[in-house]
Amino acid sequence: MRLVIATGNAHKTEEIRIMLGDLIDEVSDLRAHPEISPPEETGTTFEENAAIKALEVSAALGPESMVLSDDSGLEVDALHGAPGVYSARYAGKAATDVDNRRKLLDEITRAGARGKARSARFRCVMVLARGGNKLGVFEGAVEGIIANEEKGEGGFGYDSLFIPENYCETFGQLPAEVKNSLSHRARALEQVRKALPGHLHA
Ligand code: ITT
Repeated sequence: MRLVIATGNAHKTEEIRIMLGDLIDEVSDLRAHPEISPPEETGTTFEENAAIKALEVSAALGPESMVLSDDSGLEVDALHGAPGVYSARYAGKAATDVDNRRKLLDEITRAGARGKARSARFRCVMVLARGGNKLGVFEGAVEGIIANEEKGEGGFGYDSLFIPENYCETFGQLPAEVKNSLSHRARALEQVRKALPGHLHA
């Protein structure tokens, strides 16, 4: 079974490949399909953007390909849910992960949030599609708090700032196996795993 992830983010693809490896023979993404231009994320919710990505890419690839999208981000309570769906472009359209993390720490400091007031969660919405048709929507979230400073080199995006509930270290410090056992993406993928076999044999 082959699955195309409707993403240009290699970190997402790698995590999904590891977590679905036993079920799927081949996981690729838009880097293998340069003929498909990255969908414009015009939605205002994770679900809208996940649907845009899955439907556009699966329509372009045709009915032979099973497609999964991932729209995800970080919601910080002291910032009223920001950066949310704008997580990838928080510090601007061409922002790097470093720029985004710096802006996040600046904004939290400005908001005066300390200790438990730094509560946050990662959210992930995935849409499974084939031939431009939506087959399912799957969600996952993980609660945590924002660290006072960056810690750890692992992962990507905001990982070095996010301490998951019941842990003392950030996703950037924890082994990848720990992140992949409890992350927002892992929890959405648990649902995908349950749904996939039915669609494969449909
Ligand atoms: P695609 O749209 O091509 O999939 P993207 O990186 O632009 O790639 P999103 O629009 O879903 O994806 O934005 C997700 C952003 O949220 C991502 O760039 C990170 O900044 C953050 N994010 C999502 N999941 C994360 C994770 O597991 N660890 C750290 N940061 C994460």
